[in-house]
Amino acid sequence: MSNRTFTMIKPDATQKGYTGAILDQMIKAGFSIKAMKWTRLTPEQAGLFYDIHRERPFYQELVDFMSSGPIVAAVLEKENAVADFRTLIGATNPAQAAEGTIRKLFAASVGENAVHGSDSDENAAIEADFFFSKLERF
Ligand code: 3AN
Repeated sequence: MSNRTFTMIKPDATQKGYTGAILDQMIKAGFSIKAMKWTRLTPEQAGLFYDIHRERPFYQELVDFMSSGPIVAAVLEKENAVADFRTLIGATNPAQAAEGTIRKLFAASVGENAVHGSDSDENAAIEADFFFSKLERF
């Protein structure tokens, strides 16, 4: 799955009306959409998705935030997708994100940082499987 990554547009961004503008940035950067859904995570689902961060001090805050409103989940395709998408979204903390990156443009804080992007091919596959069946990917 090295040409695919997984993303979520997070509740801060969907609730501020940034969904269309963020998708536009992704498409203009050369990513094509292979699967997409608008949904809302329960606290249990958000907790499972971020299970890897269970021991981190911000885990509960992250779970509360990610279940606080709708999200857009998507699988994106492009050569070198995981690394190129991380470059496109910018640093986790928007204050440190490079000019022109999605987090620089749309994120408010390290917790409410507008978008998620997988950090490895392995996690991209796991995260895509969390949201999408094979029948939902084209
Ligand atoms: P990234 O999303 O850039 O891979 P990670 O994996 O370090 O960043 O963190 C996962 C998510 O946890 C981030 N997207 C962010 O929403 C949240 N997070 C990370 N650090 C903090 C923090 N210090 N306080 C609150 N939330 C955080």
